[in-house]
Parts: sequence; structure tokens; C-alpha cells
Amino acid sequence: MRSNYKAEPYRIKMVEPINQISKEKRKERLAQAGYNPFALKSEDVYIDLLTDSGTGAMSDKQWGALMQGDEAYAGSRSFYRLEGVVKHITNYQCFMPVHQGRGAEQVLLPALVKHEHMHFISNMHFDTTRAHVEIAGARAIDCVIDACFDTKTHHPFKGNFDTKRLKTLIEEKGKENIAGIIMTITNNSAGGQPVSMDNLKETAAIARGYDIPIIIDGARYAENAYFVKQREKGYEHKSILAIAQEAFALADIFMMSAKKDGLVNIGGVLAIKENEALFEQCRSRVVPLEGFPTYGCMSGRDMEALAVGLEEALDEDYLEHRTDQVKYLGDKLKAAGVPIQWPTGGHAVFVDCKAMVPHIPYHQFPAQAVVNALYEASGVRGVEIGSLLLGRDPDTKENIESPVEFMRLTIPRRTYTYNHLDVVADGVIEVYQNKDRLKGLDFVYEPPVLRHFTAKFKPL
Ligand code: PLI
Repeated sequence: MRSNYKAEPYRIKMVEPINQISKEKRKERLAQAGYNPFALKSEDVYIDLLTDSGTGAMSDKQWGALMQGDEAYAGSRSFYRLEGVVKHITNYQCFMPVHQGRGAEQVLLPALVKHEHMHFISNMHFDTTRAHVEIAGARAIDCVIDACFDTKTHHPFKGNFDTKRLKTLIEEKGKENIAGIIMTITNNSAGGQPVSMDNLKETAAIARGYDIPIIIDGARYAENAYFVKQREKGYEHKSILAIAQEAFALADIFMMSAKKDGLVNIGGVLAIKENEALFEQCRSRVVPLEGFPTYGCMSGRDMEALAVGLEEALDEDYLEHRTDQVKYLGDKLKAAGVPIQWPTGGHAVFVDCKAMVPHIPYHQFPAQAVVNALYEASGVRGVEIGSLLLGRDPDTKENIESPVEFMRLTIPRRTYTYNHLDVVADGVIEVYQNKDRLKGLDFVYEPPVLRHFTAKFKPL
């Protein structure tokens, strides 16, 4: 029943036509793309669920704000406007814009690595975060609760840190060898799964006890705050802003890909609570890497749009519709027997391909095989989050087996309607009904870093 899900809290003012090519053409285009949907032209994709990163629609107020951009190289008015909004939400003293999330990573993470053999511990590192940890000469350890990998069992906060293991890890490695604790909210890689405030508090208390900085990787912090309001006792009557502010008060540093909950197509945020010395270090790194500190790779107009987008993303009607779209698609797939990460999280439905195609081993990339079959069947583009994305161990160079093999169906913000999601569900169900015929893939070309973006394959 559609009426159980919140209708769009907006009306459509501008449209972008999309086009569906024939199944024969899709097969041809996928082969030309080396069986890697990242290499498809977007004009050959009907419904694009590759990512929610920078693919959403801006509002009329954001488009209006673009016209107010101050493009001064130094001291832009738009910088000060954006700084005001970031400070209001986080209460942090130091802010610099960056070009996107990985901009914040490349500026911040090396500044925290003081010597050899250091580690970052996260509930789960996003792939670029892991890459920047390794480029900085450190190692990334994931430390999420086990329930995260049990897709069938309901747990309201599958993004939570395993705090017991976190303590053991710190003791084992030595606190002087932990460069930072990264709290990814929501936990993207395992289903857009939220982290509870209780878990944030416990994790922060551990970090403080050992004097380790705690970093919020908050690309989807507003979605996380919405789930805290929905699912955690004591937060029912708090505003999304108040919940977000409570989360930021527990941490020291905020990195954000603004392409998600900033509701913009490009942009990022790095904010530091009060550590002036660290801020100075980051400022000297931002200039050669990103740009002068009052623009950091963003144009004045983009900073204006982000200032508006950050506030719009805290609106509860918007967040209810956003998460209901994900739930709607998840509910339809679950009703048809398709195994998915349950409950659905903030930005995507994650199809459990380990359960769906158990005959394909991890090193033949089961979820990539399902993603490709979905594109051929319906023109819908999803993305693999599994052993392909995880890559190789930086020391042994062996393929790492991911505990989960997901096809992520990522829903861009304010972009597709419930009708589009019906088309997606039909396509996935068709693939599910023919799942036993799917075959794995082998590399024709494997790049050394972040291989999933540009690899080429042949079907086995
Ligand atoms: O793509 P960037 O550089 O703006 O952001 C990197 C990044 C950091 N942290 C988290 C949690 C992310 O989800 C993230 C980017 N995510 C992408 C591109 C995605 O498709 O999920």
C-alpha cells in the first residue's frame, strides 16, 4: 500500500527526460564496458542507482542561492555564510571547505599519523577513507557489531561500534599507535545502517579514556539523526538538529562528503572542534591540495547552495520521505523473497548476494554478477559492495573475502518517484527468479588502487 509511505514533500518544477534502450543494446553496451557498470555512459542507463553521491536534485532555494555566490579568491562572503551554517550545526570552532569527502580525508588523515605502524579504527571505513588511511602510511581496522553481517535479523542500529572489541584492539595495538577513531554515520558500506546515540557516547568515552581523537565521517549524519529519533528511546521529541548537535558534541572532528546530506552535486566539509594546532596543520595542507582556505576547491556559488542544502537536509518531512522511499523498495523486494539487509537503512537497499547466488565464490564477485544481470534485464544500474570493492590486503596482496556481498540500490535524493522504484523492484525480482543461471566474473584488467572503479572483466 503506497499510502503507508510518505508522499513527496515537494512538487516538480523542472524535469530531465530519461531514456530506456533495448535489452540487446544493453547487453552490447555492458560488454563494451568490460562488464563494469562504472564504464557505462549514463545515457545508456534508465534508472541510475549507482550512488546517492552528488546525484540528487537541488531545491528552488538552492538554485536561487547559486546566483548569490561571491567568487572572490580570498575572504568570499559565501565562505562566511557556509561557515556560519556549519558552526551552527556542529558547534565546532574551525571550518574549511574542501572539494568533496576525499578532499577532507587527504587533508586531515596524514596530519593525524605521527609515526609508522599507526592504525585508524572505524565501525566501517568507506573505500576512499580506507585508501587515504593507507596512502598516509597507516592501516584501517573495521570494528562493527556482528549483527551488521547478519542480514536476516532485525537490529535497529547495525552501524554500531563493537565497543568491547574496540577496547581490546586499543590495548593490543597500544593507544599511541591509534591515530583516530572514525565513526561513520550512517554506516554506508553495510546498508546505510545507523549508529545509536548510546553507542556514540560509549565509543566517545573509550576514545577520551585513551586520549584518541574521534572523527565523525558524517556524509549522512542527518539520516542518522532521523533514525535515532525514530528508533532510540528518549529522542522521540527532540529535533533532528538537536540530535545532530548532540552527536557532534561527542566528537572532535567532522569530515563530510556534502554530496550526500549537503544536498549538493559537489562539495565537502572539514570542521574541527577546538584543536587550533591541528587546524593550522590542515590549513597548510589544504592550500596545495585543495585551494585557498576560504574556498578549498569550491566555487562561491557552490558554497551558497551547500549552506541552504545543509539546512534543508535537517527537515523532518524530507527525511521521512527519503527513508520511506528506501523502505518501500526494501519491503517490495522482501515480500518477493529477495534477501536484503534488514531493516533497510538510510540511502539504499542492499541485496544480499551471498544468500542469493551462493554458487558464485567471493573471488568471482557474486554481487557484480547480479548488478550486471539487473542492468541487462531492466536498464537499472546498481553497484557492488563486496569483495571486489574491498580489494587486496595491502601487505599480502591477497584478495580479501568480504563478510558480505551486496548489490547496493542507492536512491538519489529528491530524484526518482515511487513508480521508478516499482520498475526497479520488477527488474530485481526478474533477476532473482533466474538467479541459478548467473555466472561469476574474472579480471581482464585489475588496477592497483580502488580497483572497482576501472577494472575490466570477462564472464566465466
Ligand atoms: O565521494 P566523496 O569523496 O565525496 O566522499 C567519500 C566518502 C566518505 N565517507 C563516506 C561514508 C562515503 O559514503 C563517501 C562516499 N560515498 C560514495 C561515493 C558512495 O557512493 O557511497
